[in-house]
Amino acid sequence: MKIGIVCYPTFGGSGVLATELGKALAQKGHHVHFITYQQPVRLNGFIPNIFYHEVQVATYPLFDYPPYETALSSTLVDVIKNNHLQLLHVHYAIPHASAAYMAKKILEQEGIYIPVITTLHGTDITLVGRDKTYAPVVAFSINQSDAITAVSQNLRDETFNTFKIQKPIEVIHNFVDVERFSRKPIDAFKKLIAPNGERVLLHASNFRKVKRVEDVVQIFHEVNQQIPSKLLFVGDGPERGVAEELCRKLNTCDDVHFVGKQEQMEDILAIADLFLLTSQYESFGLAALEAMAAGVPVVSTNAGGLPEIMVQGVTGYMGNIGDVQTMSHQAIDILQFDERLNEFKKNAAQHAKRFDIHNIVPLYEQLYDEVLSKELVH
Ligand code: GMT
Repeated sequence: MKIGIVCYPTFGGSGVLATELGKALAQKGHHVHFITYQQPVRLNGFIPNIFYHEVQVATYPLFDYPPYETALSSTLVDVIKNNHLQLLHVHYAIPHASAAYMAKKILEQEGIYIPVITTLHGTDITLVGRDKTYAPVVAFSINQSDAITAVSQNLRDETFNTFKIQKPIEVIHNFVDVERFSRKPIDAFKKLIAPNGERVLLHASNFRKVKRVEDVVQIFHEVNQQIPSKLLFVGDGPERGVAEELCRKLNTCDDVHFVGKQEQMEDILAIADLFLLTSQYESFGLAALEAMAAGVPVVSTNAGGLPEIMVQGVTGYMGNIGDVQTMSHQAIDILQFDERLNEFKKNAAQHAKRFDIHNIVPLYEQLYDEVLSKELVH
């Protein structure tokens, strides 16, 4: 199959998921064309069957806001036509679903049919998508898609509650390559972070408000008072300053490392004992799943789709949003004794297998086949 994938090329979960999907499809022999404004971060090295097309956004003195969506639609028309793509899979509704719709309509006039699949990832529905500056276009373009998927049951329900959607939404959960994340810790790295055998806690995100990173610092502070620990913050974003400020206030800076955006999550997760995810909302929580695949238990909130991947008291624990006391006790419970920690680690790794790449990617292929066979009927 010749498939076009549109996504955000950054470290965000939707771009990571889309890139991993494209790589997995290419490995299975499909030709995958990524169309985006920058090389996706997880698309490193030469990979057979993968093609990358950069969207060039021409600037002009008149443009205070260069029209990326128009440039994307035009690039899509060009790439679909010249590479004979059979379907387009767009990740994150804004502005990808509406750009895809525009390209589809342009090509229709030339007698070319290109079905569009839209995968909803979270904030495109629950946060920015419902803002009235975007909502009508988001709802319209989702409804115009030939198939719609959501990354969790919770996001599917949120979408139906938020917009008038007239089509079915199929739930296809996020996935992880369990084998890739099953790494042995690099001893020298572990020693560098935790020289005296401290427990290593980890948080990775884009540091947006929705992640409540100050709760991560609070929980770490509570844990560190009882169990000698270190905290690694991976990623960067607008709330990083808030987290740093709180570390200073709590006098815990020496035990907290902000390591910035990192590509080798497998190696970092391999030295971690606990992953913290304190979000106000997570449609799924891919970062938590990657942690579990690496054998790292998770303490998270019970927001959004997190209860769909976590098993309370088995893979970790969930607490209510903002309840740092409960989540601190949960973290201490996991970390206190080696034997208990190892049990949680084993359970997390075991449970992540349900979401293994080999179980989930065929669901997308099946959907592609269904969409293409509908085209033949018409
Ligand atoms: O919130 C992020 O980390 C980024 C965001 C994105 O759109 O790139 O992630 C969303 O999509 C991921 C992949 O489907 C989900 O696993 C995340 O839970 C979701 N984030 C939110 O819903 C806040």
